[in-house]
Amino acid sequence: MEFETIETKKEGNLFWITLNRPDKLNALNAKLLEELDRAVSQAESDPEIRVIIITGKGKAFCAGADITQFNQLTPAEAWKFSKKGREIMDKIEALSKPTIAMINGYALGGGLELALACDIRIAAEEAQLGLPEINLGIYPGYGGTQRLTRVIGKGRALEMMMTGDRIPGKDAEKYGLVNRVVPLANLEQETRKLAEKIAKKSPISLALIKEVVNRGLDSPLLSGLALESVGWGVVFSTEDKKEGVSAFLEKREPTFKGK
Ligand code: CO8
Repeated sequence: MEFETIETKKEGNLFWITLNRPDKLNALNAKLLEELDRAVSQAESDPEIRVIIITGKGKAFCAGADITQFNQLTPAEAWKFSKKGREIMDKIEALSKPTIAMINGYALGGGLELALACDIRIAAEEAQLGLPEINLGIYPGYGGTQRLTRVIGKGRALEMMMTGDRIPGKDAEKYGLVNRVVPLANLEQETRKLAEKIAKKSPISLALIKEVVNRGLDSPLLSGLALESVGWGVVFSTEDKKEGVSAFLEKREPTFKGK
């Protein structure tokens, strides 16, 4: 078996990664992080894959880092584990392909941080989201202090981090933490519909949108705008641009090839 703690499935242009430690609510241990790292590299390098979806098996998306190992870790090991996890979240955010977190249940601590590293989050109404690290006498270590704050703003992010409270899917939608919530029964169908829609777009445009938005958020406005212009020069020279414009003029659907 290629993976033990995750499952992967290629479905047309979509790549599904399912965290697969349901009896431990898909808690992130070193093995799972290593396998997740390998799976996203595989998806990134496969030209047929256009969209990556990450979800969890059972009643959780992911309940965070595996707490059972915390008291055994030496400070050096803890640093390494934290660094490894953070690097994987950074890698997921930096993928050239769009990523969707399909939040089927608990998304807590490192689990919410994983969802925050994805481009789009769709959650089940029944899901519960939170950063409960404060209750363990620690604080978020896989990017949550930065990414949650950027997504929902400082006040709400600080409240979530300081109380450790879990919020239901509906509130997460209200906060803008997830793009939308749907009943659990419709979650997979809605996610697939969105993923298939995005998968039909030009992969070059999608990659540039990600790059410009992500880099732009870290830059002063004028630098972000300059980056947009530079990327626009690139996108304007692609075959996909010719195809998109021709399809419009010829009143047909475009077929984008990523060239
Ligand atoms: N780690 C390890 N095991 C877990 C975790 C976890 N994060 N969460 C749940 N489990 C296990 C439980 O121990 C239990 O195992 P067992 O059956 O062997 O006792 C099994 O999963 C089922 O869990 P529960 O029985 O607790 O299920 P409930 O439905 O009663 O409760 C909750 C669900 C509310 C989600 C509860 O399990 C819970 O509070 N879990 C912990 C959530 C949490 O605190 N997450 C944050 C972890 S810290 C973190 O993510 C930091 C990221 C940065 C790390 C840096 C590393 C150095």
